[in-house]
Amino acid sequence: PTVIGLDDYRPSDHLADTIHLDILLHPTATRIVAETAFRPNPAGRPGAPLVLDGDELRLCGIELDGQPLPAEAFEASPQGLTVLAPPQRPFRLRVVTEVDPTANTKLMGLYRSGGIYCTQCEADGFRRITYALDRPDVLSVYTTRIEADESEAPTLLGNGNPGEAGAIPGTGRHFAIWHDPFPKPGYLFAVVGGRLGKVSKPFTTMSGRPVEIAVHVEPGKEPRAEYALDALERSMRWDEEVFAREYDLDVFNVVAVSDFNMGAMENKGLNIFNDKYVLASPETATDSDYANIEAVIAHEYFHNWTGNRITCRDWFQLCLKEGLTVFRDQEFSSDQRSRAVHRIGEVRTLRARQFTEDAGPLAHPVRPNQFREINNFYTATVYEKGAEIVRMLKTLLGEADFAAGMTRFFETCDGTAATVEDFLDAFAAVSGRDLSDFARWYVQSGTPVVTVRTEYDPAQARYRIDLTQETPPTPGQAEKGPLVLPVALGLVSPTGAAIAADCADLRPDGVHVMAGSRASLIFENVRERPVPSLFRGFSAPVKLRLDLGDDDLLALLEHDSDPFNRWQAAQMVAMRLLVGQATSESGTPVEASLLRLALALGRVLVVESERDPAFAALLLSLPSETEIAQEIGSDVDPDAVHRAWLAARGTIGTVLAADLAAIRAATEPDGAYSPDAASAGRRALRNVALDLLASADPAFGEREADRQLAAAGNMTDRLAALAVLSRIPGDTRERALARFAEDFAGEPLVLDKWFGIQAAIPEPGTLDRIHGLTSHPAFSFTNPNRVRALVGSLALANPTQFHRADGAGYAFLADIVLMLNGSNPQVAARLLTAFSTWRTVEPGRRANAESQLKRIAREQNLSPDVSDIVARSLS
Ligand code: B3K
Ligand code: ZN
Repeated sequence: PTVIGLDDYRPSDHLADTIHLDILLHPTATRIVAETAFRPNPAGRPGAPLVLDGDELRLCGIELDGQPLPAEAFEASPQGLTVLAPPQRPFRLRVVTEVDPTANTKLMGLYRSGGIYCTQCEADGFRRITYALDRPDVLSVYTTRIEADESEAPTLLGNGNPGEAGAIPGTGRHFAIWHDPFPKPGYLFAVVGGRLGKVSKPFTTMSGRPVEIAVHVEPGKEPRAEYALDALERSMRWDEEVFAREYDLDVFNVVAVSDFNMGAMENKGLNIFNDKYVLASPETATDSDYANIEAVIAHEYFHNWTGNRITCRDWFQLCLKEGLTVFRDQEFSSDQRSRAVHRIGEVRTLRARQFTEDAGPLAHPVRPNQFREINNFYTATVYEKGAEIVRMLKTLLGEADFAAGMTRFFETCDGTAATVEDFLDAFAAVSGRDLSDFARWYVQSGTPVVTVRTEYDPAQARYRIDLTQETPPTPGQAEKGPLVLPVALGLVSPTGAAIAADCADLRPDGVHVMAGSRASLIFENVRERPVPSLFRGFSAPVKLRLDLGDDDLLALLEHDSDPFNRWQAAQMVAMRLLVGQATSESGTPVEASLLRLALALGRVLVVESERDPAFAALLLSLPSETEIAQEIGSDVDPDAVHRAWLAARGTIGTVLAADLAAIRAATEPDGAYSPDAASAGRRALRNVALDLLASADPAFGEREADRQLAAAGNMTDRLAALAVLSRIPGDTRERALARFAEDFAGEPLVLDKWFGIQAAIPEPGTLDRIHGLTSHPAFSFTNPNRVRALVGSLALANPTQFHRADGAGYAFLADIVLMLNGSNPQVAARLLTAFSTWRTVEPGRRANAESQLKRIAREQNLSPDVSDIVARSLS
């Protein structure tokens, strides 16, 4: 595949002002008549040919201004159409194409999912429907007529507002016309046709405009769409209250489909969702499913302004819509739930996914400067690190200037295809600040490491913190410069009291802005040796190297006023001893340290398990095996990491057994299930307690989990119990697994959880079990959710079995990647990224992983998606 560079950008030679589509739905031969009003772009090259994108298209007819276009006037292939000498004035081109939605296994363009016609056009799927200027900076007003058999597709949905609709007498067919007045790029185009049930309600916008909001699902599943509808209503209200953004059409439709490559898609007025992020009932969805639904519904809705009204000039600006929209959905969820708990969750995800990406061969800047396949750049770096940059901007500027900058961005860029520079310019303009140094966050890849040295001088009552930052080299970027880091900090007395921070370089809100490679902060009038609490609330996405001992960290756990750093302190103590244990260079007395940690957690739990159970649950969750491996960084032995992790959990469970039992007794479910954050927090704590108790005493854990499984009135408690049982080999486990499959035989989304739990069992028999499950009647390689549940869980949630010493885990994943390479390259490429840590494992495993990557690389007919990932992974 060819490399596309950010610097290669030039405006389109032509513009497309309006597009009229007539889509005649048919299972295997859908016809699309597209009539586009083109004109030369004043900013383009005069006299240039009209070059339209296509992908696997069949051209059936072409007319220019009502006249058939002679064969010598154009060139066409499935991959494109060029009008060689188009008129130097506005003209209309009518193109007829035919596609087969049933055969479309890539799930890009127009396809069928469970009998429902649907589309996915981002990043470049519109060209799989008709020939088009398929680039985000060509904005058109769309009118779409959809026609279908009324019996097959009673519901017909498009972008924008509904217009004329009705039956076509004597044909059994009907039609609906949709008009979207907002100019948009092709990637936001969508149609849906099918037999769907819906839930809906009226919504009145802040200026008093009535809107009908609706969620469409498989008939019969309507009750399971109520929570998504409620989340949508709350999202719409929140965006009015917090960002003064109002919805702009008469209807807003969400449609759930079961075959979808990612989470959801923000098509204008017609969001299409993976049903996993819509359908919920207490019996089938867990607390985290409910939270994810709320977040994804909000995310896609928020795109209506950040993404749709203001879109991206080119795909290099992807973070402009994605990072910003993730920031907005995180703020929304934090307002709906517990902010501190949500922040910890965000950081755990960032560390597990984005830090891993930054540390490996796929590292790239938040705004990449080149790509071969854009679909491989919908990454944790663009999304989650992109959101962190927006959050830092807010911290740097403060609430007021940040809000003013957002308003200015909305006002100046509305209706345009914008760039990261346009975004930063808005904030520079309202604050009068120069943000050019800050902009380095967008172009420099890698995770900065901040090293801290502290010194206390009791005689002078002076305390000093020295900070240095350094970013390790990443592919294609050997040299790194310093980043602007907002360091939110405070001083804490080891005995609990806060110490006033008397420091000239600290803003009144406790933030030091570090702009260079090093900084020294001097604090005066410090009467006792303090403990520093740094990067409060994770104020910058950095790795922190701190010269604090366990006692100081445990003092932070007990006394810091910042909840994030209380959690972080416990994680650091745990991480230190887990790494020590896993690399068995235990200069540190691991057992003693573990004991101190467990006792400190026990003390803190007394208050926290009452005050904020969700926070207490997080305190009890050790760093994951993935995080431990990342911290070790080289020559990792996943088995040793796993043993260390198991042992630490066992010890904590043993030391805290009485407290954990008390927690379980105090959090017995009472009454009906409610997905609210407080109730979910109690369940989370109760289930973490079960997990730790089972780690300490598997026989007890088996009995208790089995009891919980039998009594559970909701999926959260049921699944937590099943997960605990899944790690205790024996008949009880096998019976529980079999029973679960029977109970939920008709529930694909629940069976995904069942596939996932089994694929994550850290035992040598798991690979065989997974092989067996690939022939389970509920499993299918054509459904991305099924594949991710079974194969993705092995690759991402089962380090010991994916990284098996004999290489069988790697070989299995490589087989699947090669199998899906042709049918669904996006899913194949995404699975393949699991290899990205291959250089950090010990030499034997490393050699096995390399040989599988090379085997993939040797294959003929690799998709651009897979070929790009494998090439970068090996480079
Ligand atoms: N914008 C879509 C992602 C499209 C992915 C294309 N491969 C969902 C989202 O971020 O909201
Ligand atoms: Zn998004």
